[in-house]
Amino acid sequence: MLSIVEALGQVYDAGYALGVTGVVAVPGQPLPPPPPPAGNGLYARYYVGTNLDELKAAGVDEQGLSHDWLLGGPVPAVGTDQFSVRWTGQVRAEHSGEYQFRFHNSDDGVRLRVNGVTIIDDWTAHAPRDSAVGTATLAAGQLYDIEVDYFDDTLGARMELQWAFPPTHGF
Ligand SMILES: [Ca+2]
Repeated sequence: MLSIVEALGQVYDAGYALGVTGVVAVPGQPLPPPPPPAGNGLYARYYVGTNLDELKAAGVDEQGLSHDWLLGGPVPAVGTDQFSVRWTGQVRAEHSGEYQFRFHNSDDGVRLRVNGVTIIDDWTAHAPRDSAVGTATLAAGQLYDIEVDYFDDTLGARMELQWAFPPTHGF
């Protein structure tokens, strides 16, 4: 699989502190404000419902953006169907130029925002399929906000975000 480290350069910054590890239950209250940027991994929020409906758990997800939960789910608190996840953090580009992004074999819905701009929106229930390709022009060394949403309706649950920098590598 591609990873942010491999594709966007050496650094892969999440906007949350190293002190937050693993996934913690959220007992019906707002999440604390994010600590200063440090560490690796995107911050994940896990919801019951297919539209980020009811926050149940949150924490740093060091696995990145490639998951295959098969017929299961990411955390027990959200069950195995009708759940959704939002990952947020920052990435740093290695090169200056146009990066391409796509979701590979996502099941079900996915969408991607980079620097606040939605560049992939495939927010529908569907069998595994590749999304359209979205692009973002990035500058080397700059940090960019990234936000990835996912939901599973029923049955299989998987998502994988891939990126390419065509001058040096494709999908
Ligand atoms: Ca599914």
